[in-house]
Amino acid sequence: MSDTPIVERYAHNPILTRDDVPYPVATVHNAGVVKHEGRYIMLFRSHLANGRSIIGRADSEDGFHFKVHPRPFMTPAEHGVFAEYEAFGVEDLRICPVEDRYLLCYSAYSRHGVRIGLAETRDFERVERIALITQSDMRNVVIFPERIGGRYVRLDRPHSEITPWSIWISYSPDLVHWGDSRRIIAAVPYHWDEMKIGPGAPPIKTPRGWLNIYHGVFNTMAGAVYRLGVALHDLKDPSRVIAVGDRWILSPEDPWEVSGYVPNVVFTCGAVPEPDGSIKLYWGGADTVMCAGVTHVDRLIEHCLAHPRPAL
Ligand code: M1P
Repeated sequence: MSDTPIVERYAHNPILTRDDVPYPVATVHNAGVVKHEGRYIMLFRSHLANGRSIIGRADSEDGFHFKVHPRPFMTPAEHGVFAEYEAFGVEDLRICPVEDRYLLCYSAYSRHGVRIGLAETRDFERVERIALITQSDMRNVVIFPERIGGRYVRLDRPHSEITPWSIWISYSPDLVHWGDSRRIIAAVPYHWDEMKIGPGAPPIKTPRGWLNIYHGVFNTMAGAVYRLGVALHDLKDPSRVIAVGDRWILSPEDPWEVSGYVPNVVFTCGAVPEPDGSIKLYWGGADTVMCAGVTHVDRLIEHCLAHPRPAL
């Protein structure tokens, strides 16, 4: 392996912990991040002391120093169908910039299982819930930033012991009704991601294809290890996987990734592509704190192409 890491960790990780939050929370992790009007906006998950989760907001000028807003950004809905399906908490929100607004995809937990809620915002002040866009059990939905072939496109991951834990693709004419679903990337036996995989950050457009930074899980005698990997999808037909990098790009190493609420976890819900081709990558460490690092579009593409493995 080369000496240069694929992802260079920020020197002052973790960038956000529960001590930075002005209301009582047990954790700060698995945040969606986007650059909006020159500022970085982070929507992070926090466990409350009852074990259920809410979403907070933090803002930053440079993508590394974040200040948390005084009140949570999203808590379980109190009325209507969303209340029924969010009663156990809202988790792992992805911010997907799609055309002229931001689509927020989050896991909605209830006694009925886990579904994906879709909300939208243009300014991160007003948020409107649109629909529950999956039945149970589904997690880890990310929506591509533009319509492809006239339809919205998403990646997701069924969350069931019956289905192999794979990455699927689905299409929609209106963001509410989804179909034409296909399994496109599978976990590979005796690999770092052999137990399950799931979409992480919303896809990043590059001239060579869409970059899909995902998480993969390996089960050990000491429990599961969550790492990050990357795949490259065809620009015009993202169901066609050009290459899946055979090696992980990030593995738990720092003390706050190895030990915490859930040990040995790096889990991403957000990455911000910059104009110079660099990418700020954000991940939850051990389901407890938020961390950041920097990688580059070219480095990720090279990683996929240099040592690919079969997608299925
Ligand atoms: O504890 C590690 C992760 O476990 C789940 O991830 P997945 O959906 O891939 O199984 C989620 O609970 C996630 O939030 C958590 O970080």
